[in-house]
Parts: sequence; C-alpha cells; structure tokens
Amino acid sequence: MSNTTPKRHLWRDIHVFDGLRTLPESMAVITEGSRVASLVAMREFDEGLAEGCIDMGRGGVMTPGLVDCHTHLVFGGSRADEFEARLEGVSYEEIVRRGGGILSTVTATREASEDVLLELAKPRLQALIADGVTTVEIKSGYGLTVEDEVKMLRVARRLGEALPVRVVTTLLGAHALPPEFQDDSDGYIDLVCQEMVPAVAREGLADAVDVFCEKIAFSVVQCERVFEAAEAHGLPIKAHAEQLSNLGGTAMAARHGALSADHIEYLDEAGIAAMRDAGSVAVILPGAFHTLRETQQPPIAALRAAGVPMAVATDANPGSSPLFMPTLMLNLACTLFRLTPQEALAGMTAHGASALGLKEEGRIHEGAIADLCIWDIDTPAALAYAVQPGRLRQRLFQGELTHAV
Ligand code: DI6
Ligand code: FE
Repeated sequence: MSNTTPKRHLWRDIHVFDGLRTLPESMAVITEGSRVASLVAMREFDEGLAEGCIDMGRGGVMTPGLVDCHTHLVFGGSRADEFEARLEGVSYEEIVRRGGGILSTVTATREASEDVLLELAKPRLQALIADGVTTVEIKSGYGLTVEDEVKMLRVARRLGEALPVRVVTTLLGAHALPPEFQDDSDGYIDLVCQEMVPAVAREGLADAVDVFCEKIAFSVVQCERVFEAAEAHGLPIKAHAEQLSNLGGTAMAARHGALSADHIEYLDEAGIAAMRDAGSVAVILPGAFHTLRETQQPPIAALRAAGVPMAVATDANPGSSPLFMPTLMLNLACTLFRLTPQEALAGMTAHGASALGLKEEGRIHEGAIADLCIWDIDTPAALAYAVQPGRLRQRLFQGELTHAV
C-alpha cells in the first residue's frame, strides 16, 4: 500500500468560536485527515503533539467553515433595471404584478443551457467561498417547468463537484406562478406535486422542498399540498414565509416539521410557538430586508426568548438580495436586527447547518469535520463588526487547505 498517513495541521494560540460560543481560553487545534483531532487549551499543550504536524501559524480566530443555508445562486439574467425602478419608488410587489421580478429571471433562466448556468453561477459561489463558506444551500425556483427545475438542480449538484464546497440542494418549484398557468395556480401546484417533486426525488436531485407562501406567490393551502407531496417522497421541507405579510405559513410549515422558516419579518406569537414546538430554525435574511428597504423587523427578541434557534444567510439572488458576501450578513444581522455578534456567527455556523438538517457541520469539537476558517482578527465579534474582505487567512474543506494568504 502507498503512504496513507493522513495529513496533520496544527494551529497555536488561536481563539476558537466552536459554532455556538467562543471558547474561554487560547487554544491549540490539530486536524488529522478530514477531522479535527484535538482541541486543547494552550496552557495544557504539550509540544510532543506537534510532531508530524504542518505548522499553520499562531494567533487569529478559528471558526467552523461558514454555512450559507439559503441562496438562489443559479439563475440567468440580471435585474439591475428593477433595482433602478425600485429606487424610483416602485414596490417589489408591483414589479411582480407587472410580470417582472422573479418572472424576468425565469425567462432568462429558461433560455440558458445547463452549461451556461453553471458558468454564470461559479463566480457567485467562488465569492461565497472566498468569504469563508464551506457549505451552501442552493435552491431552484427560476425554471418553473419540470425540465427547467431539474436543469437548475443539476447545475447546483455540478457546482458541488466543481468547487471545494458542500452543496445542499432544494426544490423551490412553488416559487412563482409561471405565465403558462396564469389564472390556474391550483393547476400549477398539481404539476409541482404530481410531476416535479416525484421527478427530482427519483433522480436524487433535491435534499429538501421549499415553497414561497405569500399573497404574490402561493397560499397556505397550496403550500401544504406541496409539503404533503414532499413527505410522500421522504423529502424534508422548509418555507419562505411571513416575508411580506402574515399568512400563517410558518405555523403550517412547523406543523409539518419544517427544518426552517425563512424571512419571517411578519411572524406572530402563534408562529413562534409553533416553531419552538417543532424545533424549526428561524432563518434570518438581512440582505433581503436591506435591499427591499423593509421596515417590519423580524421578531428577534421573541424568538430568542422562546429559544428558537436563529440562522443567518445571504438569500443571494438577483432580485431581493443581490449580495454575495456572507460576512456582510453577519454585520447586517447585528446592525439591523440587533443580534449579538455571537448569535450571528452561530447563525452562520451551527444553526445554519441545523436549518439544512446537517448535524455534523458548522461546529468545532474533537471528531468534527475539518471545515474550518482562520481569520486575521482578534476576537470572533470582529467578524461581524467590520465589513472587510481579505481577512480569511486560511480555509480548510474536509481537512484540505483550499485557501491561504
Ligand atoms: N423570497 C426572496 O427573497 C427570493 N425569493 C423569495 O421567495 C427573491 C427571489 C427574487 O426576487 O428573484
Ligand atoms: Fe429566498
């Protein structure tokens, strides 16, 4: 047999944020192969442990690789014109009613081949990776035919093969009503339930099923039908809910054991209680709030009081959050919503992983997957405090160094 000794990396004098909290002492961390092998306080560190290790340096902050649990990274076209219209006072809903918004991206995405979509998405995903992401969720939802949704999900899977990042895929067939089904939204939901969900389940293309529960999208009853189809195929569910109004989609999703409810600016107490009882994660998306100049705050204090875990994600998409910088979201979550920097970081590590049903990712402990970021900062809070690209010193994906400066 050839040499199979796994590589060992060693960091000394490093502050570790373990996914939920900052460890109280300066640490030494050793990875072996794809796992974290030891995590010891510096004052207990024995230099004998350094033997055979690649010296990765001293100082700085180590966090789990960031988990961006909500993105729409695969799409064709641009919506810069709509950005300009919104600045002139046209609302997001009005743009949708005029046939723009999501549907303009649908037209461009349908026209693009799988290869073209892949090339368009790569630099977006590279931007996330350069900002520390090691796990990313990517939704479909701009195809809205069986064929085009399958095409988008294939692109998402291929992105995970092409780049050093874990890609989790979500079918978002019920994102918007396609023009072919104008005046027949129940007919479109039939297509999602009877053809789309079975097709992606058969091909193993989706890890979960999402819906957009909103007046400009689909009703609670329609979304529930999609969830029942997902359940019949063994797929977990999640929802875009309570983003623009309070329809009760979150409570319904929680009753179905949703992994997460996302946006939730308009969530009420009943919805919070339902999330708590179901163990659903609240995914906070400050990029969309900021871009849409929303004023309704998500109920952060009430979620915190109820013990509902909060994740933070980019919602990276061409319309409501054309922001491809996860660490900016940490800053916005604190500045706009008053999360603490620790809560924001937990939201983009341990709780982000939970929102995807991943139990191992987003954490640092002995035995954890060695998805790690080492930042040139003094305290974990500094990651949310300043918006400053270039602070990622090293990034490891499954124990392999993929980025170093
Ligand atoms: N809510 C969002 O924020 C994205 N989708 C959704 O249901 C926006 C998608 C877009 O505007 O293209
Ligand atoms: Fe979204």
